Amino acid sequence: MVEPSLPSFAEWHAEPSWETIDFISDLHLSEETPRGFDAWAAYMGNTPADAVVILGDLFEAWVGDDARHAGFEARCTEVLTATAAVRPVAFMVGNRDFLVGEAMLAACHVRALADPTVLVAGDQRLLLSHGDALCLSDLQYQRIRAMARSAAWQRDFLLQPLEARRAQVRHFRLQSELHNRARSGTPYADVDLPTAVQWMRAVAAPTFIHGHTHRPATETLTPGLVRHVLSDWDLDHTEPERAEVLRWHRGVLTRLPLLP
Ligand SMILES: [Mn+2]
Repeated sequence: MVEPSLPSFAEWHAEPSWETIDFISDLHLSEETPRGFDAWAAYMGNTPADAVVILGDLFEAWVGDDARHAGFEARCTEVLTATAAVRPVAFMVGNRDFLVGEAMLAACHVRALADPTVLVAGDQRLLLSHGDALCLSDLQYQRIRAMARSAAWQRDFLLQPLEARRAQVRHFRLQSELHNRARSGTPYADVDLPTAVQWMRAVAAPTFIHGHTHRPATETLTPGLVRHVLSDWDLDHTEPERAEVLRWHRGVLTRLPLLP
């Protein structure tokens, strides 16, 4: 097997004054998740964190930054803008909302985070990624990802009228649901652990925080290297409801359930 080459790692230095940094991902917000939206809006308004880091798939879908001016996307844009006016907010795209771009983030005063990024907080180095790029065993997904992340595909997609893009995304979603139903019983791909370890060693980060797999866990990969998989949020479709924040406070990471 050919070893995948290492990506380039961005580096981001936390402000020395920050004592608390929150990490969230995989909220999959949409018009169909009113309770999820309300929980997120309340959390964003009330968190005591000095900074909020969103590690992808905040949105179930994002068809282009021009969608931010109306409807559900406008309400989300308001929450991001209001939060970023109080405390720094950083955003890394996921596989659902990878079209969130400079225009959207600049309008909200939210910092764009490259995937992957090393967050330097105090004397710690934390590797941050959404996680989908490391799900190497899902070859079909990796092919689609390579296509959809290409500048040419994105330019062609964004050239279409907004409504045509919405229709196309609905079609994608339906196809992927059918695909998932057909493969029911097959567990979703996990992050490729040897490659994760390789990334962590390459950037001297003993801690890896990612989302995407919807399998929240804290796990020692190899002595001294620990990954924290963020929880997805679901307050609209499943019982029991799920919503959780991973909170870094003065160097210690804790899972914080947001529900009673
Ligand atoms: Mn994802």
